[in-house]
This record gives sequence, structure tokens and C-alpha cells, in this order.
Amino acid sequence: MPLNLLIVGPPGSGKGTLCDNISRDYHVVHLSSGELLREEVSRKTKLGKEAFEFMKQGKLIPDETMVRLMLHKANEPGAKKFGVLLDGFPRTLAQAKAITDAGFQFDAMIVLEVSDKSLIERSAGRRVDPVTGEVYHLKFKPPPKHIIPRLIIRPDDTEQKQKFRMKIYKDQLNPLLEHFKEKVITVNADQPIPTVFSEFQVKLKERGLGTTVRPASKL
Ligand code: G5P
Ligand code: MG
Repeated sequence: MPLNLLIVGPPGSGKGTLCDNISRDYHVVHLSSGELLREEVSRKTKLGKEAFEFMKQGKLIPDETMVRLMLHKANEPGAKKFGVLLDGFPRTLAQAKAITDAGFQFDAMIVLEVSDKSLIERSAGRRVDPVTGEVYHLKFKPPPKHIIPRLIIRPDDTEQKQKFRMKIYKDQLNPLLEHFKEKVITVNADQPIPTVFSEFQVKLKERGLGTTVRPASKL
């Protein structure tokens, strides 16, 4: 059976970074709600134009739009076959209920825990490479020197917007945890990147999950 995981965490907690490591080693499809929206924005689609109005303020996109987008992607053949990491979705109780109602099956909900102080520092130092999509941090994951001039700062990475996004996350979290309480695995993400990945692997194994990793060559 393919591995299907939900990855939940405050803004800048390292969801995307952890998912890059998981998809590399477990060969599952990574679907980041934020990345999918940013693609729509850059393609200037109708959805992208609507979403941008919310995203630039750090507000959540309406539940119905997110559910339609994410369930559509999660039902594509590749995601069905190899398993999927839903990064940043669900993030409201309504989205969680929609997953349940749609009969979407998953193995665990990974919840990343990080202090507020670290979240501010991570958001402030985050830089994105527009060429490769790679996410760096000036201190925690330094970019190669020659690409520094082309790196961009996400528009929602100002301290004010980051604090606003952190508040929204806190407001939504408890109902989400309650709804999926049997599936929750918490990971201390206030550590160096490789340590977070190791803790994730240990905890997944403790649940008897992710033990049948396919070699990439067999994909
Ligand atoms: P996003 O794009 O999902 P957020 O706010 O949930 O945005 P974000 O900001 O993408 O999450 P992340 O993916 O959790 O953060 O973190 P990351 O980018 O991997 O890492 C952050 C920084 O810390 C990086 O510089 C990285 O190098 C460093 N780092 C990572 N891991 C570690 C670690 O373990 N240790 C250390 N020391 N450093 C680390 O959503 C954007 C917007 O889209 C809309 C909303 O408007 C949202 O604001 N949206 C939705 N709206 C409604 N419903 C949904 N489900 C929505 N999903 C998205
Ligand atoms: Mg992300």
C-alpha cells in the first residue's frame, strides 16, 4: 500500500523542507497547497488572480476552492499509485471534514512543532530560487554564493504577515487535531533539518509505517 500523509505545521515550520526529504527517500508525490497556488498565481489563471488577493495579506483561501484543488490533485493517477504528501492541507476543520467526507484515506497526520521565535527567524531568512524552486535559509540552509543575487523573498515573509499567519494557524489547529486525533504524529521541528527528518523516520517506524520503501529505480 502506498504511504499517504498529511503534513501540518505553522508557517515556516519546515513542511516543504521535510516533504522534499520524504519524497526523495520514500518516493511519494509531494503536493504543497501553497506551491500549487503560487503556480496558479504565476500562470495568471482565474484561480491564481483570486488566490493572490488572499495570499498577499497572509489570509486563507476559501475552503471550497482549496478542497476542490487539493482533492483533484490527490486523485490523479501518480498520487494514487505512489502515495501522496499533502503539505499545508487541510488547515481548517471544514477542509478536514471535506477529506473525511470524500473518503480520502491516509496513514498519519504529521504535526510539526516549532517555537514562535524560530518561526520568525525562519521566515526572515528564507530565500527561494526562482530557477529551481529550491528553498534556502541564509543561516540554516545557506545557498551557493553564485545564485544569491537571483534569490527572491516571498511577499508573505514580512515579520508582520508572518505573525498574522502564525495567529491564523493557532486559531485553526485544535479542531484539526481533535478531528484526526488517532492519526496525529507530532515531530519536534525546532531542530536542525537532518535531525527533524530522523525524528520523523523513527516515529513513522514506531507506527509500523513507511517500512516498504520502493527503490527509485523501480518507479
Ligand atoms: P504555504 O505556502 O503553505 P505556510 O505559511 O503554511 O505557507 P510555509 O511558509 O511554506 O508555510 P513551510 O513550508 O512550513 O513554510 O517551511 P519551509 O519553507 O520548508 O521552511 C521555512 C524556512 O526554514 C526555510 O528557509 C528553510 O530552509 C528553513 N527550515 C526548514 N526546515 C527547517 C528545520 O528543520 N530546521 C531549521 N533550522 N530550519 C529549517 O501557504 C501560503 C499561503 O497560501 C494559502 C494561504 O494564503 C497561505 O498563507 N494557502 C491556503 N489557504 C487556505 N487553505 C489552505 N489549505 C491553504 N494552503 C495554502
Ligand atoms: Mg511551504
